Amino acid sequence: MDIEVKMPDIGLDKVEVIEILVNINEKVKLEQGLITVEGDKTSMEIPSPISGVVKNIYIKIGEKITTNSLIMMFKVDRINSLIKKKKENYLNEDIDLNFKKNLKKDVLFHATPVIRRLARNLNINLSNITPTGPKNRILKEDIESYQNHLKQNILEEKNTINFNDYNQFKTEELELSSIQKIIGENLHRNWTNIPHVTQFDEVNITVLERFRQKYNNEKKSQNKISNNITILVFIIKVVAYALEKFPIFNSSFTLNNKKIVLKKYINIGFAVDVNNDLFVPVLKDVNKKNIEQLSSELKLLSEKTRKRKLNASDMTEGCFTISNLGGIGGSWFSPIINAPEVAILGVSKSQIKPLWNGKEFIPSLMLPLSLSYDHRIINGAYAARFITFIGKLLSDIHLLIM
Ligand code: CAO
Repeated sequence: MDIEVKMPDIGLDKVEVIEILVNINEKVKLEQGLITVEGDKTSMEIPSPISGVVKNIYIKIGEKITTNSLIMMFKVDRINSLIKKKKENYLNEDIDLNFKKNLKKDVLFHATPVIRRLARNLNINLSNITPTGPKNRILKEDIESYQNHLKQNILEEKNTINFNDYNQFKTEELELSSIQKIIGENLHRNWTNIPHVTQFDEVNITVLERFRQKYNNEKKSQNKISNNITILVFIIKVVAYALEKFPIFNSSFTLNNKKIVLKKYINIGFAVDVNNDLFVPVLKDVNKKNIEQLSSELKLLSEKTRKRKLNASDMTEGCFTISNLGGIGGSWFSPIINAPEVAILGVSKSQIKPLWNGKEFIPSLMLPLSLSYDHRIINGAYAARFITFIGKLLSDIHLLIM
């Protein structure tokens, strides 16, 4: 049967046809755009009140039309639900389709042809978009924010699905230990409150290592020591010396952060990992002790730590911390300052590397150092001098006695 499609009442006297969106013989779905009309500084897409095939088009682009102007003739096989009710009231086949009564209000949108074309290209239904333009006009930004909203929904959906999958099959929840919780809070506070800078350096410890090996071997052969003196002990001793020469590194902020306190003692903490719990026992008065004393104290404190037998005094009054991961492996890392201290030295595993002496490459044992410091108190040049000084002493340990 043939059905006439007329211009609905859209509340404007006269509008101009600026776009015809369908062709003769085209199959058109219910509410698919038929034409775009413009009037009163806005344009609207006129949707089809019925599904069927376009048999004839009676209007042209540029033509002015009014309510009830005949737009098109449709050929329909069966009356679809939207007009079924209406058909019952009309016995003739020339059905006057007054869209405004039949269509949902939001099918008529205010949007320029450019916006309509954009929406069509993106396969976006304008009825889903909230207009923010003047006179409820849909703007390009509205389409963009709708697209972002869609993307966000898709992402959230994906995350939820993945998380549930993993949760069910691939993960298990573990309680943090009370130490982990405390350490975690401290690390977070220090990381967020202190402006960290990390200075890296690589130090030639070939001579020191030769001396250390020789010393350990001799002592062992005389049965004088049961444990090696490790490279860490030398580093601790050297750092204590450097703290005396660079006193700002041995300071803390006052509580109101307006002054700094220079400490007249040198206590050095060293990080120890015990089954994922991190402890920092403190060696006291390092500058007043020799390498052997420091070595045995370090062993005692390490043992105490591993047995979780440290008391509060073993872990307080530190001035500076050393975190040595070299016994484990890995290369560079950036340590987090242990407030109220103002710096920390990270030590990584030493490695043999070729070092150019001006004539040839010499195999040299290089120790990676990472010095993180509080940039509010320590400037870069001072820090570079500090780490260079440490490097010099570790390269030539004789300087310690000068
Ligand atoms: N490069 C190369 N070798 C290193 C090294 C380095 N940076 N540091 C240590 N070594 C060597 C030692 O000299 C020793 O060699 P010898 O057997 O020839 O003497 C060997 O590695 C084992 O040393 P060690 O680790 O047993 O002893 P240490 O004095 O170096 O360290 C302690 C003691 C308690 C700090 C250490 O055992 C430890 O727990 N390290 C972990 C530190 C840590 O967890 N840090 C975490 C920081 S933040 O999460």
